[in-house]
Amino acid sequence: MERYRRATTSARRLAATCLATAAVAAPLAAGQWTSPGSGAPPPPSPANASFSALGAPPPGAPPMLLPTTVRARTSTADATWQDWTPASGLPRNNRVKYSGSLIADMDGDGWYDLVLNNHDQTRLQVFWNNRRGRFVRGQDPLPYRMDAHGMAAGDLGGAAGADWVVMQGGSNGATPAAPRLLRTRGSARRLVQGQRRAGVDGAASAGRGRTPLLVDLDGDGDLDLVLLNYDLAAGDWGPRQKVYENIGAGIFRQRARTGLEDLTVERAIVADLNGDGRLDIVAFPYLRLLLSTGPFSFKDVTVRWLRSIPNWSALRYGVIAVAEVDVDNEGVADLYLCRHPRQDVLLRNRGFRLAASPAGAVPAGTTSGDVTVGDFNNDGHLDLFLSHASGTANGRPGWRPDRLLTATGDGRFRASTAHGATQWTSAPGDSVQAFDYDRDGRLDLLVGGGDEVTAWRGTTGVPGPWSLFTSTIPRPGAVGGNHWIALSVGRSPSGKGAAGGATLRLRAGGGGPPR
Ligand SMILES: [Ca+2]
Ligand SMILES: [Ca+2]
Ligand SMILES: [Ca+2]
Ligand SMILES: [Ca+2]
Repeated sequence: MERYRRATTSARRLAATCLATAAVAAPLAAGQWTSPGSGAPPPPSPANASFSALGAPPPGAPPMLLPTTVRARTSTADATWQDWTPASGLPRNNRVKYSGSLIADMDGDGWYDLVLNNHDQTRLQVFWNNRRGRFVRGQDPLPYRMDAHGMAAGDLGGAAGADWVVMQGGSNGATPAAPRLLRTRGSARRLVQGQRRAGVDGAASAGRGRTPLLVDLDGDGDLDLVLLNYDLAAGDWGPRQKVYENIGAGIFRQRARTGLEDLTVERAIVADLNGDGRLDIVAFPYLRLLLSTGPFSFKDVTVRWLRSIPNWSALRYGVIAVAEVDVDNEGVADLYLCRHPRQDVLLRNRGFRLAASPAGAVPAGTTSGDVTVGDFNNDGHLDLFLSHASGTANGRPGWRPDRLLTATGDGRFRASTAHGATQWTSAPGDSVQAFDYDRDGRLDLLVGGGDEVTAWRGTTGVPGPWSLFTSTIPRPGAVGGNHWIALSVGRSPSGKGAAGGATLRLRAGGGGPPR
């Protein structure tokens, strides 16, 4: 068991679910490949994205931008959910948590599967999506309990589906542990350990593991690997953070002097901050902004990007979760910071610096432990769902006030707790993750409640449940129902590139400028 730290969830998550990020109505994120086409159609993709759309125009219709008549019909009502947990096949008992689950299509059938992480209380639990609204527990991928921390999924080639990495804690530094790499094998839902063959099983890869990132760091189309650790383990002379190049077929070779090695961070998300097409890194809990400047090369621009914000230095402390959200659909990554017990912050991206958002953009009193992003009401504006980081004061179960922030379209949000995605528990929230598990175009929520540990130095933690909340917003065609579109992002024509972080250009109306 690792030392108690109130964990942030999203770091792991964004990295953790590179296939899922496209599914949370990311701002038109998906397939831009740099490789020339081979002529072979890509395989069916596990990634699908949903966002508000207009439906097909009549044949031969001229190119057009969003017609105001259609916009006027778009419903802006807040999203609603209902508890689907009893029918979902997910376990009902209370456990501690760490960093949420892994959401990825591991068997490549186009439906999201789950790996539930109960920290060190159980083995990692794999649940396969049976495509009829239920999850079915599969064979445990690792036949032992371990100190499981952050997870990340990506396609390292081979069989269709997602491979994934899980970080292990290091028993408070006494026994630094290497990550486990699970690879998909065929369609038989078989996962095999691949860390040894991949070259990340040795002492040099071991640490007090926290967050893995699977991201292409040199633009050659394959996923490279970053392992973020909490402090150096005993006897470990570093580097604390470990960066690996994928030299082909998922074999990794460690790189040096990337600009990441000595960072005092343990969580991170990836996002293209300056719009140059290269993925940058936002790391925390002491906020650091790292721009990609080339293959395996990062530059710390934290001060330059923050210093025009009043009291910017204080913003850097105690960040426990971060999400990328394009508030005004400009195609750039604004950042939402959870800082429980302090007020959450939304930082607007000006392309070369971050700016504070107008007062009141985030409703007063919003202090969260985790955040997930999606267009939950399919109105074309990205919304936020926030995990309440405190349990009940009296220790008795109650409705935990996890909060929905619905975008109003002017850069602001309205808050609600009457959305139906609420756990009845005494436990604090740990994680919330948006994905469309039943592929109906309406974003659902997986919520994890519970502290990170049961007991640590006099602190008693409270275990909590997993909950699956299914979206109940009106379907297209029903009263108040908005349209949506689902996209499949396959491998690149070369078969090497992965879907995560891709950019999608859509043309509406049969032509016209990219939209
Ligand atoms: Ca699947
Ligand atoms: Ca690469
Ligand atoms: Ca919305
Ligand atoms: Ca759904």
